[in-house]
Amino acid sequence: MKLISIIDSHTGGEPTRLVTAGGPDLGNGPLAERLATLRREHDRFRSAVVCEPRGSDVLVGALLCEAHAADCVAGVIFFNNVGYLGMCGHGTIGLVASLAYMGRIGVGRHRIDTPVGVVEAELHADGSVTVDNVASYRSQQQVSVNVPGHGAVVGDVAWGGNWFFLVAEHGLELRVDNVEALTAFAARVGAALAQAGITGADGAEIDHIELFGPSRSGADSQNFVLCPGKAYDRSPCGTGTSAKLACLAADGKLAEHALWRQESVIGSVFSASYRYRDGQLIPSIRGQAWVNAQGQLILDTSDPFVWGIR
Ligand code: PYC
Repeated sequence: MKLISIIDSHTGGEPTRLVTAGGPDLGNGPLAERLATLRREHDRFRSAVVCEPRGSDVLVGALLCEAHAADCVAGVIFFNNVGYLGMCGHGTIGLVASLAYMGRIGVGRHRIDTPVGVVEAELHADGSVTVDNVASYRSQQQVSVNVPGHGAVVGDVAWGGNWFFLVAEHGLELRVDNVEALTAFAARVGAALAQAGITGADGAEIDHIELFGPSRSGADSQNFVLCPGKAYDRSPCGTGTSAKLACLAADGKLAEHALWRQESVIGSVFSASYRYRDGQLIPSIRGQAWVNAQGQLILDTSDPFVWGIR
């Protein structure tokens, strides 16, 4: 019998399960090395924490680690129902809210170590959190891919801590009662990109598909983001909003420091802007998370689904 301590939160509706104790020993090297060890030697820990029957496809896991990079308050490795995430914006906001709930941090700026680099977050007095994400950029503009049953779909390829294909023209309504059609379409786009060999830098798989439409609530835009594992992001997606900022900046449609309000398909909103640092575009994403559960997972090895339904 093994116990894993967790704190659950949601950020704009998107859940994060933070593992605070009971995770595997990954050593104390750089976070990217520890992620490789987790993936190679302890992948069933990931599925035990986030997959059914304890979790669900929509749950994002976050393993709290000692930082390796200097001056960081914590390290974190994000994962989901099918694998691992380089960075996760909503998850970082959830992490900061959970660290505050644990009494480990207060209002102010904090550095957090991740497998794709150090990010900075500010916990504001009103409980909201701003994440200064990793440097983001557009790698390809207006790429056309043939989606069977639909025809040509045109989008940009951009990095915001994960790889995104951003599509403005798709003919679908971004409404929560339309998520089945949106999911099916986005999954077909993802498969078509893989089939056509369209990738991010260094052949990286584009594993997030982001569809845009007009906001009905006065935000600048509404999005629908399909994550790897086929769950859609209930939040406006921190890394997806970062990828969007990179495209807006590249198109000259959003000035440095100007505000961009990105609404999710369920109506939650992130406020975002960017600045240049050493010639690189650094997005800032502000949102709020609420801690909504604390407890322990029980791993009983007599349970045939102790490691989750994989
Ligand atoms: O907020 O960056 C994000 C994110 C990625 C996947 C789910 N949420």
